Amino acid sequence: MSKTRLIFVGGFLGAGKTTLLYEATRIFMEEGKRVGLVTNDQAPELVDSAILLQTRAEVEEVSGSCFCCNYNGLMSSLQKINLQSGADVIIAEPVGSCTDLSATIMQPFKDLHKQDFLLSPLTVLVDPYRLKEMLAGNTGGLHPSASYILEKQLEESDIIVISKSDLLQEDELRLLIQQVSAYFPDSEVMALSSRTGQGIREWIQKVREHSKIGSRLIQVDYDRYAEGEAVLGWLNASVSMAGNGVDWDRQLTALMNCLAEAFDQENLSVGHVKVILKNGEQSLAGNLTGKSSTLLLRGSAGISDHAELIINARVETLPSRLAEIVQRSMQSAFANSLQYEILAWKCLSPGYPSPTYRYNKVVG
Ligand SMILES: Nc1nc2c(ncn2[C@@H]2O[C@H](COP(=O)(O)OP(=O)(O)OP(=O)(O)O)[C@@H](O)[C@H]2O)c(=O)[nH]1
Ligand SMILES: [Mg+2]
Repeated sequence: MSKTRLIFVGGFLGAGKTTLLYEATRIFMEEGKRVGLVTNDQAPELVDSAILLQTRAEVEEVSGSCFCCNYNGLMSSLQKINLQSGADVIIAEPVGSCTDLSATIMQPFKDLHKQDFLLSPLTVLVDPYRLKEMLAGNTGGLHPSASYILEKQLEESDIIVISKSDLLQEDELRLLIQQVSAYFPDSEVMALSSRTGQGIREWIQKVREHSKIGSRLIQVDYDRYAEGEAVLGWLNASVSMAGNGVDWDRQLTALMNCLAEAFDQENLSVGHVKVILKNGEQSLAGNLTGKSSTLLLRGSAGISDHAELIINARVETLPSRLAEIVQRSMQSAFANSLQYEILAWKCLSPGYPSPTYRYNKVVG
């Protein structure tokens, strides 16, 4: 039996990882491949899992800590997918605030699991605007230690992928690729757009053929890394909603506008606020990756009497403050038009990273 190809797609919060997993899964499935996907988060109730389940691929979740701090949880998810569907390809998305994956995931994997899996190069996605800020020596509104995480993610990558290339002019993109290649000379650099599809097949080709796999280790200051994660308030919630003939698209738009306005008004830096509202088979997803101008809504949840909402918010503030803002926004967006019940509510800031393994040598 041939080995399962395993592809890790890292990168900062909101870089476009899940959207790429979704589109790449479609391409692999068109080729007749069986695909498995692994999502990861500090807490359960994941928007990413709900989105990726729509691909009909096998989806497993490692929630409660990042892959590096729960290596065994990652392994059980991979083994479960292989037992259930015998996947040809598994794509795994680590938490967006996670770094040092070469030492904590890639090396142990090469050392311990090469007989079962064909490990692909470590791909790190980066949003072009965040990247421009970093190259200009700015933090783009992020806390300096959160910005440090973003830089470390790029530094350890085998392949840097500038995401959302549709947002840039061709010459702008060419220049950016040149600048990044000069800044991170050991990584292969390319760009793609999951929105237009441009570059996705080229990326798949690269992960199949590129020979550098977890090719280098980097110095990571864990105190700074921990601070970069700890400045983020993290909220995962699921909410059941009911009313009479509710226009769900209108309700979710109202909620996202309230949230975006509140974060802007309080000048809070948004890592990623993502929501999905499901009405049976219909769904509407909302994303905020910075100021209110980044608000995007995709899909439609139609009109009905019941729906389910999942909210995942990562914002630079205290978890208690984030919880207050989300609660107040739900009140003001929903109070006059529907009843809602909170089914799950987890609010935290990530703890000090403590990896299961941390190799100090590159495994050949
Ligand atoms: N214009 C454009 N937007 C994109 C593209 N890919 C993703 N996005 C948008 O970027 C936002 C974040 O995308 P995700 O795929 O959820 O990002 P992520 O890296 O998985 O985020 P986290 O899981 O929170 O770390 C969403 O609003 C997407 O629609 C793209 O190719 N072009
Ligand atoms: Mg994601």
